[in-house]
Amino acid sequence: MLEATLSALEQSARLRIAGAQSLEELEAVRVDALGRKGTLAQASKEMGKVPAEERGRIGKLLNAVKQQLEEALDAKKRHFEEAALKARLDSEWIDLTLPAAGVPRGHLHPISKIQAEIEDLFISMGFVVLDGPEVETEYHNFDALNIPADHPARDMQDTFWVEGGHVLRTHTSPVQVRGMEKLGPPLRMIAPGRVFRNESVDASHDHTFYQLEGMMIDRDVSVGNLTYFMKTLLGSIFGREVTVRLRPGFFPFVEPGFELDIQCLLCGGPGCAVCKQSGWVELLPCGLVNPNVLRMSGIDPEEWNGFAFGLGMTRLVMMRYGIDDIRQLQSGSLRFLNQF
Ligand code: FA5
Repeated sequence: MLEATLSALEQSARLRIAGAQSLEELEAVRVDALGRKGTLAQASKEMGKVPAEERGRIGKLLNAVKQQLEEALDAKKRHFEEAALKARLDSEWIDLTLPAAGVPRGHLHPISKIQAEIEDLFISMGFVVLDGPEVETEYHNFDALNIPADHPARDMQDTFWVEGGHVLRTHTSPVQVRGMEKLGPPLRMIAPGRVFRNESVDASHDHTFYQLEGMMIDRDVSVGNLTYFMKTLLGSIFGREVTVRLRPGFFPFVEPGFELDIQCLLCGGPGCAVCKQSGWVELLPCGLVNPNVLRMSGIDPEEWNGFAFGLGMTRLVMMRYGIDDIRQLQSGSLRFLNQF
């Protein structure tokens, strides 16, 4: 009698185990069959009614049913756990050979790019790159460049004066003086940097802009040497012939002095806001170093001479990239900068 009950009980539990769809359903089967108040526990209460000679056999049968159901439950449980693990691994699988998702990267400002190109070019021709302070002494910015206090040339550049008689340097030319003082002749140097002028801003004038100074001091330096370096510089930056004109220019620290203008690459000549309708852009004033300047920095002008130039680097960048308003360059606008 009990034997038949056990067999029916086992069969029904096995069917439910096979049909279970989740760990929760499986647990319910386990509680119903093997729990303290489950069907197997109920059946074992019937053991007392089993004749004594049958008890051993039926007892073993009861244990065997219990053990087999436990094994079936464990097997099904493992099946669920393995399926869950596989699903998790499938969903988390990543292909390590795929390239990483793009991280947005910044890039150099167009002025920094051109500056680096010019530095490389001049370094390849034996020049050193020098740096100087942006807050400069009046002596280095003016006096040592042959511009004494009462000289009208001081008015050529509108100056920001700083307390204590210092100035925000109006040009990179004071670095010439520092180069001569520190290194002496022979000297081949360039000095890129930020300069400041107290003047009104328009499409081609900013109050803060970049220049790049150049100076060569040696024996027998000529205007021919100067024009060679100017041509090499422009050829390398523009990678093609650009139309230039050389005209006399006055700067107290050079004699003779020149203005090298470039034909406006924004309008191509007829005139625009950048070239002030003239078709030409002032870019590269230059000349042979005034003997007074050499003398003031302790260099004997009887033995040494040289050339110097002061490239308007911000304007060069405008010409190179076709930028029609200087104010864009320091606007910090990413819409503008992302184009380069
Ligand atoms: C000078 O500053 C001289 N120190 C250059 C020099 C050096 C001459 C060595 C001779 C020998 P100038 O004031 O012209 O020169 O300025 C040089 C260049 O800077 C100009 O040709 C122009 O390209 C640029 N520049 C001048 N003012 C501005 C401005 N407000 N905004 C942008 N660029 C300017």
